[in-house]
Amino acid sequence: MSDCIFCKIAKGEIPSELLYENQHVVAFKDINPQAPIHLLVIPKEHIPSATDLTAIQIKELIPEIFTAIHHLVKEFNLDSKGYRIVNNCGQFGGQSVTHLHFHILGGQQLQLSLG
Ligand code: D5M
Repeated sequence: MSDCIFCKIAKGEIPSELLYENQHVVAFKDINPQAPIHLLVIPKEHIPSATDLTAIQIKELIPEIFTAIHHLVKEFNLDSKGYRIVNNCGQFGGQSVTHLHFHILGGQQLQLSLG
């Protein structure tokens, strides 16, 4: 989608340090970190939210996203003490960027706030 900020990052149209990239997925640091380590993993393809995933994308793309998450967790040494994976979906879920993304948060004790 032409005016989507995450599509622009995925296409390299906005300079951003990509921490992980393959054919389907990229990851980069969140611009407004909520924890010492706050990363975002997104599909290159514009998918507005988790609700919009097709059955094929659930089968083929979500494993790519979790492979990236697994890789980043090890690279940023989050695996020993733990971390949080978050997907905000839609208005009530607090989603502000309408391009599917998964947050990885870690580097400190995170508070329990599930709504
Ligand atoms: O989270 C959307 C997240 O996207 C929010 O934590 C800020 C982040 N964001 C927005 N623009 C950028 C750019 N340009 N680079 C990096 N991070 C960005 P949500 O779950 O939709 O509330």
